[in-house]
Amino acid sequence: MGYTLGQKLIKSHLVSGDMTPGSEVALRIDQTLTQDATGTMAYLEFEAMGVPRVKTELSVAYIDHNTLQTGFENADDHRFIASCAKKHGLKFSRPGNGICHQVHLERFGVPGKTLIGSDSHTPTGGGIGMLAMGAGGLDVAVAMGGGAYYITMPEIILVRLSGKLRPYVAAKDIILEVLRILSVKGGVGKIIEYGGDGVRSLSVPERATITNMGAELGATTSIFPSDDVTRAFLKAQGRENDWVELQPDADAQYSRVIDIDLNALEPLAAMPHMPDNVKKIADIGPIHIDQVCIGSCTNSSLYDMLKVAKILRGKKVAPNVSLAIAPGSMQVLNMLALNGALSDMISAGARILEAACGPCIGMGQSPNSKGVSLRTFNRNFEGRSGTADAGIYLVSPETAAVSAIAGVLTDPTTCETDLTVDMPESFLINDNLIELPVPAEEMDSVEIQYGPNIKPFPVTQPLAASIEAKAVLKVGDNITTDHIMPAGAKILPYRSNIPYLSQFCFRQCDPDFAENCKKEGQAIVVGGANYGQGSSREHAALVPLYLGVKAVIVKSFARIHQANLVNAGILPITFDDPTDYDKISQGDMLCLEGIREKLLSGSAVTLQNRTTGESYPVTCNVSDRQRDILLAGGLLNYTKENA
Ligand code: MIC
Ligand code: SF4
Repeated sequence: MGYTLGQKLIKSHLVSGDMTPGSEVALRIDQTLTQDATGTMAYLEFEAMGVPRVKTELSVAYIDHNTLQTGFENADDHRFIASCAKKHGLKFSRPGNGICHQVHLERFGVPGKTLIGSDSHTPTGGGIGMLAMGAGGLDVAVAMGGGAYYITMPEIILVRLSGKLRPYVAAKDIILEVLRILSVKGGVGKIIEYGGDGVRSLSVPERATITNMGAELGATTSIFPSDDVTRAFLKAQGRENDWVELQPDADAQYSRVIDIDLNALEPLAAMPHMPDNVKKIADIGPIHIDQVCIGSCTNSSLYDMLKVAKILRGKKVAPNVSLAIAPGSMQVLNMLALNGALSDMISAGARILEAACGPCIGMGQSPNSKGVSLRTFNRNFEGRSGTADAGIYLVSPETAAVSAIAGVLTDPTTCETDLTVDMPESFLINDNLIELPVPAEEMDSVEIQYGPNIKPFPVTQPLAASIEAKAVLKVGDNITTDHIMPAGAKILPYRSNIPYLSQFCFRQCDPDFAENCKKEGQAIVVGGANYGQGSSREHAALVPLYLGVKAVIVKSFARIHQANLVNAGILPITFDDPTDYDKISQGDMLCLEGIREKLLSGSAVTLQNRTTGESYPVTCNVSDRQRDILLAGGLLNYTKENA
């Protein structure tokens, strides 16, 4: 039997394990990336591991999230990361150079290589045939130190594309259609591969939009083949030598095939407050809008921006709309400036932002209260924009630009402007903002520069014999890491200060959560299905760890968050019978009697409810390696013990 693309890349990087879906495999990692909001923690962890130099083929540290610099904290973090990069042999992408995923695709990604990044949208690299995955900072630190990255061997779903998109229907509409079909939990434990004759008609930026937003399916990653289109893109980036062809075997087997006819696709939007709440724009109708934001790692390529500029040329943004545009990289912004497209945007009334994540992570541009904002981003979770009662709709750049002029949500296929955009034969290459590590002989003398806001990693302890604690919080399905550990301009500057961050933990669900945890000393959190979906931020595990959370008991977990809990030494536990969830109330006293011994011996685990007298069968569904990490009290302890 032949292999799919994902299986080929896993096989060529397999360190150990068996490639049967559901078993744990260890992968050799060729490249890593970090961004600043997760990077400070990752480098503190790397420092704690005591490895002098990164051992990957390439590791890049990007600054793209925390660029507002409303106080000294962000700038101190940038300086800290820059010094770590110099000392440990990484490339450093300075603020202003762009969003990590966009820049990595342009300058560093290589088909056929593995990449892990401390950001959930790292699968953007799948657009050029990389096996690219999001991971917690500690997993990235381990990979930088030459360690393997562990995943559960995924099943493979094929999305077979046929035909060609009609004008004004976009790659964003393809991934929104996949989200409509599969939902935000439909990709958990799966790799989504794209194939069929429709692939040929999609440019690299369009493919990258699709693989980027595969994160919203909960997928391990998404991959496109590497073909002539990929080659032309790399050639235009001056990197043709990095190209290799990658195709699945003709007799590859998939666990499911989803067919999408591109000709029949219509413009779509994900309505508030979930990326899978997808409807046709024509069915939603011309709702009033207050804001339009174009950019983010999903839709900030030159290709997207040139289309937007064509739509805006000679027009004016509607009086009721604030239009913000953040190009994805210095390369994109520079090329827009050189060819006049930037001028078309400015003349139409767009507010041009720096090449960074910006409004996508609530760093500015929060909508007005009860505002409706159309965004080309990937997440519309409640409150993520910084305005608790705003309604965010995720749309394509075409829909965003056409609607910004109309002042209401508008189906862009009604537009007549010719939107043909050709990919340039050569991109403007200027790596001025990428700092190289210092020469090897100078590395040891580089001093790491800490600022006063950079606090140490929280202390973890080996797993106790038994756990008895209150269900301090009970939450429902699809809880995101934005619920657990919110981001945004007011909180993000404290990503390297876990004690300070802790007061914001779960604030949206229960403003007293942190206080209650402190009162109790230790705590258990109870949740529904797909708990911890969304970002890769390990802060959603480190902060609960700091607050004394010992176990999280839910119907099911999102992949990266489950791994982050294990790495922090918090027990991830699932109900054997999901209806037992209904029998627990917030405030019940729960007990995992003899849990250490049971994990060691592999015997069945029971959760006792001391308040009601009931007990429920539960499972700590972890690999043997993860069990040992939990026993040791987290991955740092485990790594030190096994060094
Ligand atoms: C996000 O889009 O939620 C983020 C901010 O990029 C996160 C990383 C973080 O929280 O720093 C992600 O997607 O992993
Ligand atoms: Fe940045 Fe938004 Fe992309 Fe996260 S999703 S990396 S915040 S642009």
